[in-house]
Amino acid sequence: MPAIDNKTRTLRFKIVYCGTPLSGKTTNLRQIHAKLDPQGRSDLVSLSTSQDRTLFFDFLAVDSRAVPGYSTSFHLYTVPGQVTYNATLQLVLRQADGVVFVADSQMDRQRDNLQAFQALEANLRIHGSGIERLPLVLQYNKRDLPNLAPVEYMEYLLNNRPVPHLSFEAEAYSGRNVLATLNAITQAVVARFQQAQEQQREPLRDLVMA
Ligand SMILES: Nc1nc2c(ncn2[C@@H]2O[C@H](COP(=O)(O)OP(=O)(O)O)[C@@H](O)[C@H]2O)c(=O)[nH]1
Ligand SMILES: [Mg+2]
Repeated sequence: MPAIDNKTRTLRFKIVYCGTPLSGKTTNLRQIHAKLDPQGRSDLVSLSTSQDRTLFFDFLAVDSRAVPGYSTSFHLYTVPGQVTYNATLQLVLRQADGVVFVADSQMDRQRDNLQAFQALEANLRIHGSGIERLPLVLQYNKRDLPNLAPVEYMEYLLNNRPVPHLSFEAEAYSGRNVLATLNAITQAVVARFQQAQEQQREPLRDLVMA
């Protein structure tokens, strides 16, 4: 559920970028931050732990018609990827409305991708929001490098399920498909919220009884 600010009539959705260390999460956020209109976004904030940083910022959606009467904003987070940092991961994942899993496409990083993905699944289970229910988009990053794992292999490794998640090949360093990934997750998150609203709407009761 997004945070709702009734004073400013704003819905704020939380999106977390996860993945193995050095897969390109921070690069995604920096690219997005640099591309957005400074008027609609906050500063990039960095919280340091002893070994890695949690980064976050939020921004107002360009198209604010997603939910009638409300403007929509998104809070983007990255997390440190180390398995030893599970406590931080859990904290950041709390009340996430959607997740982008950034995978490193280099062949020798596939085991790390899988480990990070399994850690994510385990953490989401703790939150009671199974990975099946939370909107999730996969990004196969660093496609510009040599020694790449084929996309089919990465799909098999990370996205082998009856209804696969959307996935994007990307080069976060140059910006390729960074905004496409972001658009996909923001759309999925808003669609999920709209669905939940529809389900909650009570059917009209008969007003007149014979
Ligand atoms: N060649 C290449 N390098 C990338 C790409 N994306 C990120 N990097 C580099 O990978 C390293 C780790 O990126 P970073 O965003 O800090 O990873 P994080 O640990 O997931 O936050 C940095 O040196 C980035 O410049 C990419 O698409 N291609
Ligand atoms: Mg980082």
